[in-house]
Amino acid sequence: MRVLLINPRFQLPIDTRTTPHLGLAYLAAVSERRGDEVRVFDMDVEDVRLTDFVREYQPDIVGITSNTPQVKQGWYAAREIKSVLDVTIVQGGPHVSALPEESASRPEIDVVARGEGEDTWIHLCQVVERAKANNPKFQSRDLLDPANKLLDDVLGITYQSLDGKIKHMHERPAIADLDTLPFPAYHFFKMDRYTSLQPAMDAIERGKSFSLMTSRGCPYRCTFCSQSVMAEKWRARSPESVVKEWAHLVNDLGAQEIGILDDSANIQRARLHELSQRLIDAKLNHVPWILINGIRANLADEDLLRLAFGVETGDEDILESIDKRVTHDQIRAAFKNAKKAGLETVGFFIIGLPGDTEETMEKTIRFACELDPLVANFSMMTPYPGTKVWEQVHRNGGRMLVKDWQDYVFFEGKARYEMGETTAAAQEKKWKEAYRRFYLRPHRVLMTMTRKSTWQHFPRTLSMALKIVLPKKTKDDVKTKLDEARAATN
Ligand code: B12
Ligand code: SF4
Repeated sequence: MRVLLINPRFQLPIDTRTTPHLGLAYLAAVSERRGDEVRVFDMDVEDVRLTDFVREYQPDIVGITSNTPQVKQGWYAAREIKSVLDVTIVQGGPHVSALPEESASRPEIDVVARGEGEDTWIHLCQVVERAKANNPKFQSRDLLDPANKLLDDVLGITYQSLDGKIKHMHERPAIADLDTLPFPAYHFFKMDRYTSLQPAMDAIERGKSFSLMTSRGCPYRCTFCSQSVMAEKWRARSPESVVKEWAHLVNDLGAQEIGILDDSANIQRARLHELSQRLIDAKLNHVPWILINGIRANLADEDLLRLAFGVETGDEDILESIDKRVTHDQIRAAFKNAKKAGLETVGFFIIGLPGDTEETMEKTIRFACELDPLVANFSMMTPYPGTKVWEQVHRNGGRMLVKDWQDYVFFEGKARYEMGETTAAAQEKKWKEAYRRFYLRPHRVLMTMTRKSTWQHFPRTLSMALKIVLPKKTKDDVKTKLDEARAATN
């Protein structure tokens, strides 16, 4: 079977990292293990037209991934493909897992795969392969014909059958033993076209960074978090398997930086300790690694210290209301421990959580200044479909201010919703204040000016600073200068 996996085009309104899609790398790996011919088409880095590629490759099945801001581009890609080839198109990923009917009822999408995708994808490939073998004139719509019963036992999918009914099949159980999965197949990606995970790596010529997941799932259910894909049950890979993949990334693929993408990496501290020790024993600890999503502050002890913590809010009542199950004192202790161990810290804060008022957002800003991490990241609360906040907004008379899925991004200073006292004006005012007040304190300015990385990545630093500090008109005026600076460094 010829398999095609697509990451639809999507660029954030701010400059960001472009990394190979780990979910697709796993799907590519299980397809390869099945004996399929595989291509990955990442629309963020490709320079050929999708339609030309499809005409030439003639895939038997196409898989498209989609998070919320990408979903429309996913549909667009599917329409383009269908315009040149009749082929089965499956859409998966966080957005369609939260709102499967929306995509399933679109004519360009044949099947929606919900949740963790490897087993469902392989099952669908088997179904299509068998159907094609049995019927040389097979068309993608035959899959959706209730009379053919082709999809009757495929768990974890949603589709619209030809009689117009939406079929929502039962959940597929989470993969019990993650060690059974092959390593992500990066050889299907044009690796030289991606940026590194962290700006710090940009300074290294041909710097190579890779992502890795040591566990899947998260037993917590923070109200703002979109947990539509991975099961609540937390499952960990064995340290042996992780170290083996780590060694492969470092020794075979030349990784110079590894980003751990686990939602809850430090659920079992003993396991992380063991993993760290094994990395040292295997002489793999010279490659810097980061926990992209941070760790839970209530699970950070003094020996086990990383970089980033999800703090979210400076108001105790709101902290409780978001089900984070962590206290301010635990957060303070985590930062203190991390600093004591000489680690650089990152704090994630959310502006505009339900119930936030100017007063509580002020507390968040003050708490950020008190903790004083090296990097403070303030994001605008964006209620994603499938989250509890999304339900609250829709049930409690809130109002979404973004109408287009493409605008569901949270690094811009525009409020995404308002509800009660959490007005758009208050959120936007406090978001702007947060960055200014955090970064423009005299000791921070001095620190920024004396850090080597500030000057190594000057255009990027400047671009970020402009977004934070200056009004739009001024930003437009300096944009040209910024582009010149960027061109000069390339
Ligand atoms: C790393 C990461 C990033 C990276 C890289 C994104 C990327 N290309 O993967 C960066 C930093 C760029 C990023 C940015 C954003 N991210 Co992000 N990110 C993640 C993170 C932490 C890990 C993603 C990952 O690799 N997961 C592991 C793999 C194995 O899972 P997966 O990709 O979901 O794929 C599995 C299934 O979804 C499914 N599947 C996926 N696609 C398909 C397709 C088919 C055909 C099938 C059958 C199955 C299938 O099978 C896969 C294997 O099991 C997730 C959280 C998480 N736990 O997933 C958030 C997450 C995906 N991000 C999220 C968000 C909101 C964003 C931003 C919009 C944030 C913003 N700045 O505004 C941007 C969007 C940027 C963009 N260009 O699209 C949300 C998405 C919510 C939603 N409803 O869409 C998540 C779920 C975080 C959360 N818990 O809320 N992100
Ligand atoms: S924010 Fe982190 S801890 Fe909370 S539910 Fe999401 S992944 Fe789990």
